[in-house]
Amino acid sequence: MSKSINDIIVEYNLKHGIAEKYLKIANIEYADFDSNVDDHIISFFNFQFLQKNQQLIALEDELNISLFRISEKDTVDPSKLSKIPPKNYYYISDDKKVIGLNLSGNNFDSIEFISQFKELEELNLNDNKIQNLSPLAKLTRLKHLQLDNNLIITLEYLRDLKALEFLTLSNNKIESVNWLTNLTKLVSLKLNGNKIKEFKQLVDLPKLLNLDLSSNEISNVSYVTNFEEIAYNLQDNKISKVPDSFFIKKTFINYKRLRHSLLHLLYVALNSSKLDSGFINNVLDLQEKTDGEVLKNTAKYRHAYDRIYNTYFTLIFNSYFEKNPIISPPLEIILEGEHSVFRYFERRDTQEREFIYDAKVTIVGEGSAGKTSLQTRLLDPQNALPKYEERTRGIKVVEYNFENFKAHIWDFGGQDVYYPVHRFFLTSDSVYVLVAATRGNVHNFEYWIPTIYQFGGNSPIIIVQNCFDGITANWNNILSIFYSNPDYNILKPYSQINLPNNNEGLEGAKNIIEETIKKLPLIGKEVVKSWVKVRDKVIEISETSPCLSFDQFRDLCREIDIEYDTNHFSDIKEIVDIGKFLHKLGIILWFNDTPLLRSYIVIKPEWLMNAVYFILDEKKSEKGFLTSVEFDEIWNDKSYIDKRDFLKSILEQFKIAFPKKSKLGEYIIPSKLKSLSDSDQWKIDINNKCIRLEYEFDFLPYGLTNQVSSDLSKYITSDDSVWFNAANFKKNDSHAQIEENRIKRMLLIKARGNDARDLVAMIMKSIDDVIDEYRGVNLKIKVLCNCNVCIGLQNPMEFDYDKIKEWINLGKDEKTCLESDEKINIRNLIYDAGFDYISKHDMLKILQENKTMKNKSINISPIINNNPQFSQNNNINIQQKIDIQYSSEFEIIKEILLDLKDEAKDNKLWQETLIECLDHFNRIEYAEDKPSQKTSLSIIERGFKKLKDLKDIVAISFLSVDIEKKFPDLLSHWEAFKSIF
Ligand SMILES: Nc1nc2c(ncn2[C@@H]2O[C@H](COP(=O)(O)OP(=O)(O)OP(=O)(O)O)[C@@H](O)[C@H]2O)c(=O)[nH]1
Ligand SMILES: [Mg+2]
Repeated sequence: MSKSINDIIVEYNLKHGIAEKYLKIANIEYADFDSNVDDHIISFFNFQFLQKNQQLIALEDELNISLFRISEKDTVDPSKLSKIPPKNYYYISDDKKVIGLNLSGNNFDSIEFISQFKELEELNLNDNKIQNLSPLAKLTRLKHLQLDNNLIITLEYLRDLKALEFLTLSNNKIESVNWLTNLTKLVSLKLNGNKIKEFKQLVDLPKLLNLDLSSNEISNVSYVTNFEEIAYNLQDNKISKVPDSFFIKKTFINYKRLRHSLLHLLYVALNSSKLDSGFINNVLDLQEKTDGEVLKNTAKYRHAYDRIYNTYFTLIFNSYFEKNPIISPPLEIILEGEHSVFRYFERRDTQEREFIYDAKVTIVGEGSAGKTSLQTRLLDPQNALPKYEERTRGIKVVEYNFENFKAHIWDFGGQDVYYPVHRFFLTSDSVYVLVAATRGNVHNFEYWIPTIYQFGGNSPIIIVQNCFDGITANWNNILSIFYSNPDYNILKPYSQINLPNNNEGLEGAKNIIEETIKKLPLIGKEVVKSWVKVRDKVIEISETSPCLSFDQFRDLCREIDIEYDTNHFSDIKEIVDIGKFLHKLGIILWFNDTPLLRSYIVIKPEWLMNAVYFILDEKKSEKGFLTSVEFDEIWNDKSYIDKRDFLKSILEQFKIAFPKKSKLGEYIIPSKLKSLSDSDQWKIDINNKCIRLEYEFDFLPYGLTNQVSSDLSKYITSDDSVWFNAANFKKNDSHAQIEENRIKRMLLIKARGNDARDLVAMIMKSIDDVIDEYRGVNLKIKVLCNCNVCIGLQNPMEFDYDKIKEWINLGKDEKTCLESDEKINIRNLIYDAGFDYISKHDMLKILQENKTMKNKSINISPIINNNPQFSQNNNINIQQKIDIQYSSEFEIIKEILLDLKDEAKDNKLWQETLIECLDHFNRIEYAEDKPSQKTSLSIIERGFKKLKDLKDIVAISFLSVDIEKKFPDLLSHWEAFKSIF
């Protein structure tokens, strides 16, 4: 079936950005746009009906290209839709002059031909190989000029193009912007991806609204004072100091205006059930006119408003400065929000400052690799090496001073019983020293390097080969696969040491470690003096009181005020600020985000780590559980006595242990249990049909099953149905077994019973939650066939879950099982296995059912962001700045849902639905770094499905969400979303 051109235009608009009038065509009633219009669309609209003139035909011949033309009566085959926008096209004025040309993507290196088109107002030469711009020098009518992705070095020939309003020069080789100073009509200028160091000359361009300088070599921006007038994009440069002028309110108010729609939505959502639509509209109007004041001044929503505003604050900060080595104000402080920054200014302006030269060095590696030997000789080359029996228990932290730096060396015990806790104590912003011995060649790089990356992020890794008894080994081959992975920040080459042989290699290793410390981002951070005093005090008393209650910590800060006759810590927020800061520096541990743990501050981190370690390497734990008396025996140091409950909460929170069902006060430690025995393993039984799912990992997080067992401990069938690598769960009369296979990096889920599906869904969610804490885990899910033949097979037909989704979207319902030749209903197969996948057809149905529901709309508008955004009437929006991560939008939706939940106190069912809905949205956030993760789309779908039950939600907006990039699949649902309007 052919679509009319109008349909296609509408569709295209919906797909690629929205302009109000186009939406009107589609009869869309509710739309909200700080519009974001693809320039191709505009061109397409203006010029689609025109005929080519001679000059253009000649140009086509000369360049061997074809220019786009379409007439009003044309119908277009939908399958050709992807060809829109056309590659090359033109515009002609009423008097038949060529005023617009798009010649992008032709690999032109010379553009001599262009000088004949003197009337040109718009020209797109993106994606060519142009270096010489001299043919443009006389095209003084040009208003729009695009030259992205070429080889331009100098802008000299643009200097007289004074009519230019929109100029894009992304990804060239430009170093100087001097030539642009005369272009006083410029409204939007893109210079990202060049080699610019300075742009003083541009800040005073009188009409400029958008200036994109991301990915250049800018380090100083102190001369910029008009952040509120121009939407700068300075991401990915070398800026270390954000000028104070950035933080003035006005900068953020612009943003607020743009975001008013979300505030509207919040307001509307909260009031929808009680107010009539006329009233809502009035409120919205008012809201807009007063910059959000209405909402802000409604006491009830004040808190939500503040939270949203703070979210915006960090978002807009990121939209200007993300990916810069910011140290002033400290990034930690900026990300806490506006008030935190102002408190910082206050402190900075009234107090003396000092620099912090604290660094963290983490030594890791297998047991007996020589970690402690290296540590001790770093401190003093004359120190004796540890005796063989002196294995490090838990962790030892020593201070290592050189020049004016103070490094805290964390020497970890390497035995594998300690693996489960690495995820809590390996942190980012540390130097990692990975020691591996040649003896026995037990380096276990496959574990250590990805693990360091997962928790230490981009922290540098120094590999030290301990040449036991002088034996050296060539590890270049083994390491090459890690070297070539850009995620891993491994310094090359690895060092070699042979300490018993006159400290051979020690000096070299020491140098590398010191040089790396000096380059750590936290080094040299400026803080106020009172904070340094708190740090010193904390270190001083940490030996005697390693763990303080929050109140004690507060008193400690206030004592400093008294001692120096100052008043820095009277506000509790100041104390929270410094608590968070010291935690980030690794000087204290404060789990401020977890309500159960918040009331204690551990000022000596190894105190807590050792408490946890002692549990893991204690003989008594080997039976897999500990009694309350045993806990007391292990934690018998006087510093532990009154903190045992807190420590047990930590064990639970960290998913290391969980309380027994049968005995009060006893805890199971799944990582210490035996492996699943053959007799306890569920057998495949043809008479006892079960759901089977298989997770396949590229990297299996250590102790995944143990963590899932702890997480779902209340569903564990009985205290003896949990093992080191497996667990049995029960819900009502349904049962499930999970079993992990380390060697094959797999996890198998089996379930049977009426609620089997729910049970599996719960397990999958828990797995997702655990994995979310690790960086970059890729997995595949296989759904095992449940046909009459396969249910009896150990190795049945396997269906890839992602593939099934693809098939369903193509409208297929069935696939043939290769074992039985039976037709399998793939929808039922995955539904039974606990998935909630909704195909686009189903989605359409759901949404259509809701179409009649009053006041309800879902509006998703993906943005294509590579083009300058100018709309038909040439109003530039600062919208360009808002390449917001969708999580922030969800954050706001969550606010709405949370609020609704509170209001729904009396209606249990509704409240439960809301909680579930919230949960779906909660999980979307985590998927952010992992677009490949299978969950994102299906979670969104589940979220929507739930939303449909919530009659009081009237509008959910994903405006500004770069959905297309984040969720490529979502567009396949476009029809469905569109139809709701
Ligand atoms: N023969 C020989 N022994 C060494 C060498 N380097 C270290 N050792 C000894 O090997 C043993 C283990 O070294 P450690 O430094 O304690 O190892 P570790 O990595 O700290 O071990 P854990 O604390 O158990 O994780 C100690 O007895 C060291 O004295 C070496 O080059 N040759
Ligand atoms: Mg050691």
